[in-house]
Amino acid sequence: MYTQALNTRDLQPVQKEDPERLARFQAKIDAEQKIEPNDWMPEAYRRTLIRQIAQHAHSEIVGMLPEGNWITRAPSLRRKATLLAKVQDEAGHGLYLYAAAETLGVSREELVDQLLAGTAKYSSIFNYPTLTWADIGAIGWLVDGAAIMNQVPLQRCSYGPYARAMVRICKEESFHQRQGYEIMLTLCRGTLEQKAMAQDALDRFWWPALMMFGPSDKDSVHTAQAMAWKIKRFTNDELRQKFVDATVPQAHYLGLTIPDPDLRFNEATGHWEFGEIDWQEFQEVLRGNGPCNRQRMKQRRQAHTEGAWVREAAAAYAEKRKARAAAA
Ligand code: FAQ
Repeated sequence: MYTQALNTRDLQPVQKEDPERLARFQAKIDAEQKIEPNDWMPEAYRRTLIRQIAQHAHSEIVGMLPEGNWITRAPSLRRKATLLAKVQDEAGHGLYLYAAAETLGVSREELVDQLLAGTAKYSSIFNYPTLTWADIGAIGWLVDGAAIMNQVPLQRCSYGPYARAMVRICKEESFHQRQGYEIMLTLCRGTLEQKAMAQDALDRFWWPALMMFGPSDKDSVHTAQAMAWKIKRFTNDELRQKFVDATVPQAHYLGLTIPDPDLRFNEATGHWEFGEIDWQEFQEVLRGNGPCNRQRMKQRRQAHTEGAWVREAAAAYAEKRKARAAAA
């Protein structure tokens, strides 16, 4: 039904809404009341949410791949059990988010089809490889850390089902961040070689983690409207700055160096100033030309094909239960 809604370039023109209705809707948002699935909402609001929630859900699902890569090679049973649980949590997040998107009138199947067809976006960060065990630490620390920074405000999103899905997701992401940081701490307190691995992981993941927050405010097409609708509570640059301010001292505690020669603390503002992000690299990753885009999509498609029997079995079971209930 809303299959055209995921990419800005594909959006069909939205019909003009009744101004009075629109004003009542905005007043409700301004009064911090939640919008629920059965409430009236402008078509553009619905489409924006489907786009953002779907991209978010896809990110959680594709995000399982870089870490899943290390489950069989985790250095101990404890590390393996923790990583396995974390990757399963990400699958759960994807499912809550697809369910939240479904309340807006789009089916999970449609959204998954768009991901597999390559017409939907997912977070750029998951197109980078996990080359060493330290990358698992860096992902938990930096990627989950960035995700939390972005997602805590989403708990106050104006759309009820998305806001509520975020509550549990944020709790789990906080645990993920801690486990990642603890991996980094263990490596940094280990041998020189282990510390060098941790530094190398930070070197490779730092800039892509900053890109997770999206284009700079001057280039962000959706932020202004999303803020007015209280879907987003902070701009991309505001969240990126909060992340840098929180993370730099954590890196110092580990004894690691942030790979940015322009990084400096501004006493007057109380913020860490950082260098220019390579936006060309960001755009290339979005265009499908990151180091692992093709590999990620290939793996997702393969997993989907190989999982067909599970979906068929679940559907057959549901049919059988329905028939039994009807006969009773
Ligand atoms: N990667 O105008 P804006 C996680 C796109 S979850 C790819 O600024 P908006 C958990 C954007 O979609 C990580 N595309 O857009 C985990 C738009 O494209 P469109 C995901 C990006 O929506 C941890 C265009 O650029 N989190 O990590 C990216 O206002 C560890 C213009 O951008 C969420 O999705 C990017 N980095 O702001 C899992 C949180 N940035 O649709 C496993 C919810 C921007 O016009 C392991 N999402 N784009 O074709 C959001 O907060 C927002 O959607 C933003 C983008 C901030 C991502």
